[in-house]
Amino acid sequence: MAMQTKISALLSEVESFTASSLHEVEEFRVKLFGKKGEVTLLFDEFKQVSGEVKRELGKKINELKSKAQDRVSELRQALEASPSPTLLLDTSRPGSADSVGTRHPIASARSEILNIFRQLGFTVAEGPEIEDDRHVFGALNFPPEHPARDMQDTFFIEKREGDDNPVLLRTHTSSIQVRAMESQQPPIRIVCPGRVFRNEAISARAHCMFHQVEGLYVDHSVSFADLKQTLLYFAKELFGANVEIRLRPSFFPFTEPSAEMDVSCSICGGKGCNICKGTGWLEVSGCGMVDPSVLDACKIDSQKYSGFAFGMGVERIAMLKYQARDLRLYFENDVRFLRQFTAVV
Ligand code: 2NM
Repeated sequence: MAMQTKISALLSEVESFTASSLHEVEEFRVKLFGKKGEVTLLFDEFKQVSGEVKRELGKKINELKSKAQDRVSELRQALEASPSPTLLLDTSRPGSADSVGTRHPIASARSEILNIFRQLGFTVAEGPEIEDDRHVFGALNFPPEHPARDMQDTFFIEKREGDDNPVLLRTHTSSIQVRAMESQQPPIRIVCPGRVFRNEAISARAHCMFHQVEGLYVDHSVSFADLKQTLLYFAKELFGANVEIRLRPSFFPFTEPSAEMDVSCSICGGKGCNICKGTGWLEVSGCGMVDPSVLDACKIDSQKYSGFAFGMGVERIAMLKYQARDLRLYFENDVRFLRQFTAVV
């Protein structure tokens, strides 16, 4: 091929050349300027040229050389400035796994509790967080001067002079149960989860908001034995078949008799440890027979019907099941805490 033709062919090749990686640019440079490169060979051939064409040809070869060098450095600069598409699309690179969220331990404990009672035929009922005095205290046999109604314990939203039914934040989910008893006749078998609010200083052991699940069963001849058997079933489902329970006498305005349920410590198996403070028992739930005056206040005939009720703190259950003991961890939503619950459903 005549040198002139070779030069023109290479010139158009240089002008149309593009590269998508630095590697391709380098290959192109070697193809032209390497030891056996096409431009290198042209210069060798040029040495044999003589006569009047030499001048003309020399100009053309030099023009090709500088255009090719410009093209190479131009492409190199462009690729160094932006990441190489081949790197972005490197299908052989190991993938980065998507991170999967975890359920909040309070949500897990709540559904564990509710699912056990669902198995026993309880249905889930919810109600408003902003309530009135009648549903939180009045119908539940709290005397007018009961300390729980005090400003120190209850967040009032509106309390006008002489108002006998002020608006407030519920301090327990019993208000849901009052609403259920007002609106339907027995049999009633419900569990009521929800947030409750108490005016307390925040610490490792207390918060002004926490979660409760309360249960209520009202029917003909419901007995304390029914209550005890229901709570025993619940404890075994939640903490394992080997757990034991005990009921200690207690007091609540809305139940008579009232009791506190303890379960044998799942950490030490009842021998005594720092979780159960050496007693071998953990307090889990308050309970009792619904006071007849509560049934009557909700228009349920206490001569015909009886009922049991119980209540527990979801944070407390979560602490015992998942062993994170500072309450504040459950409210701060620090992902370093929450990510540890990948194994909890
Ligand atoms: C508790 C402990 C004992 C309770 C009572 C009632 C109602 F509405 F039937 F009167 N609801 N929940 C109850 C009884 C709650 O929580 C520690």
